[in-house]
Amino acid sequence: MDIKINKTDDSKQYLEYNTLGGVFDFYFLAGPTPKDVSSQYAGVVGLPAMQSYWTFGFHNCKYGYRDVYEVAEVVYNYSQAGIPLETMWTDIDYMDGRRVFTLDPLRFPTHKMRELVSYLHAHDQHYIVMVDPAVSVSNNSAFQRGKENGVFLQHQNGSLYEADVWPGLTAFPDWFNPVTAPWWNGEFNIFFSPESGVDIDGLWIDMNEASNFCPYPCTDPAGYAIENDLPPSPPPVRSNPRPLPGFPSDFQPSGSKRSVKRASTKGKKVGLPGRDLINPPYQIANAAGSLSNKTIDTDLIHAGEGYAEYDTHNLYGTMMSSTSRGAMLQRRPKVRPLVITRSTFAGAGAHVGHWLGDNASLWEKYRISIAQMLSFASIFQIPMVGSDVCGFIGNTTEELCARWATLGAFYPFYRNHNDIEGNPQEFYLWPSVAEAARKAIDIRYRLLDYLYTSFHRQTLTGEPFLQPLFYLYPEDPNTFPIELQFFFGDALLISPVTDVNLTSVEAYLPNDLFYDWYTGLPVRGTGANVTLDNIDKTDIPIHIRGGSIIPLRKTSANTTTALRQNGFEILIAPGLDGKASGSLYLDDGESLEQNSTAEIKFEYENGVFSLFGTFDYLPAASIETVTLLGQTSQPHVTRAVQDSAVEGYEYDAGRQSVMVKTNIGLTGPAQVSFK
Ligand code: MIG
Repeated sequence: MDIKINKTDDSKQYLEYNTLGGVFDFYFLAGPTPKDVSSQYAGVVGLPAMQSYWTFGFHNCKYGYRDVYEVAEVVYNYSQAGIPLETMWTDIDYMDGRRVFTLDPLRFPTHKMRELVSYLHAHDQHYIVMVDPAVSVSNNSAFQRGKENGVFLQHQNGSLYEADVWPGLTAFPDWFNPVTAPWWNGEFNIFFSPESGVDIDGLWIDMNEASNFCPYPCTDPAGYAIENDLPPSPPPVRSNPRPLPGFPSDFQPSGSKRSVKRASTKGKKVGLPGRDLINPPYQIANAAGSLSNKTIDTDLIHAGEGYAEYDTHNLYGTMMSSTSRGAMLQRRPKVRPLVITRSTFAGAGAHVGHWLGDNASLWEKYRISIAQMLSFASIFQIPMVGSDVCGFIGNTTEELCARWATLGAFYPFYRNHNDIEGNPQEFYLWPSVAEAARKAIDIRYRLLDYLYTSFHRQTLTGEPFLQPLFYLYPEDPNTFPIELQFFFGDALLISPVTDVNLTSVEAYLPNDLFYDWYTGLPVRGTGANVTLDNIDKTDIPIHIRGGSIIPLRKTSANTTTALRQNGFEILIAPGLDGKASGSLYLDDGESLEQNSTAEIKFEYENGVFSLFGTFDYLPAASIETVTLLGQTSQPHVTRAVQDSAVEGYEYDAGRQSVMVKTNIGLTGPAQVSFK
């Protein structure tokens, strides 16, 4: 489909759809506000899936880790650098000849992979690997079982459809076929078995557009694999080059010894007769060239109802994602599965999250990541989203990576990922990047319950928690074109430095009251740009919107598990009317069905802070401080309605704030009075 937005010669705006097939359903979303349109869209495509608390921790990945030792070493290095690493990832490198559902026996042997995962789990860390849809046809039991079950796409003459992806000659599961999901589940149960396989905590899906390296018509896919060195040869085998204190002996240098059956009948939903499913008369502006180039052939007919790939191409990736969510769920039926996919379709957010694919390590891509993230999170209802932090293709720079470490801390999905060709870019590799990451993760983790609460709200109502400025200030036309600043939740305005060699940013502040995150001091926005300067490359400007109450953890932690034990600080930022409000959602952090939750509302009005709501989930922590911003003089009296919960207070003239020390258990309503 080509969508054209343009003006006629007499300047009339039009929107034109040029499509090769299919039937349109048009929905008109009446708003009236932009935020309403987002929620209404969720009403059409489905509300996004809630994610587990740990998934909002920091993730590290790279394409090209040569063996399990290198993966372990990265985990170790993060810990030595004091940078919290919540989840380690491994790309296709772990596979034997890049075949899904296999482990390279020399570089990523099963018992060492199991030791690595046990090590991570024992340290409250997590592990994720990649799975691609295409299955190697050679020497692969997953393929044999799939073939016996008839799960793969076939040509119209009934022969197996073969093409080339990483392992060379591959077949492609047909997600329309009802036998495919049970087979896929079975492969997950074997390969990702907690008892004998790689016990992953989340899943990464790639190449599911579906990608195919062999150009159409790909008449000799076996020859193509040979000519193009698929699979590429792996790096030389080595024993662990260095000791990794705390890791099992296996990770220490001295310990290093050791005719296709079709299972479902085909329907006949092939569309109008006589269509050319390969070269239709209208050619869309397809970057890959002809319709079937670099993907699976569009004249393949799917099992089940018998739809043509021509009509369902855009569903391949999203069907793989949903099927994979199902596979993750049947392994661990009680917890929310994290699935991060490259290909998506409308409604994918109800099942999975998304990373924004292969960006480059360029400032331009750092900047555009904001608009891309907002599209997915605020409009498409796929809020678990982020770009490859520090950039994927090419070599990043220290300055770009430092800035990106701070910007990525405000992506819902926060992952450093890098191409096999690129110089390594783990955060600990440069002092300034390490420093930026430590500071940014500290802020992100202190805000993690605020993020979790806001994200949870979107899963219930579709109200986007990440927002362009015009979502919160729709009456202010100056906000319409702004794409380098955004709101993280309703309360925090993020204004990153946007280019090389800069230590300042022109940030738009709407006509409203804000507070500087770092100094606590009020900043009166006037609907104009202000210059924020002296922004060190390890910092990112943050403003609190007046009228907000933010639940924070008093201190950050090395893992999200430890973070959940830390006490809360409630930060009150009164608005122009002197009032403020906020909320806190608490649950066990991972169960699909929650036995008990807490939905707590915060209000500040007439000098009194109150909290009320439902308190069925009891967190490990209590409210240790309540801080009120914007106080030019010490409040006359500070006392609690529940006196026992207040242990004193301090006025800070420099920050114009008063901090009340409290011991408010989150077990029921409470109040603190500031007058
Ligand atoms: O042909 O798995 O977007 O994140 O590192 C490239 C290797 C295949 C593309 C993904 C990228 C991943 C890479 N993959």
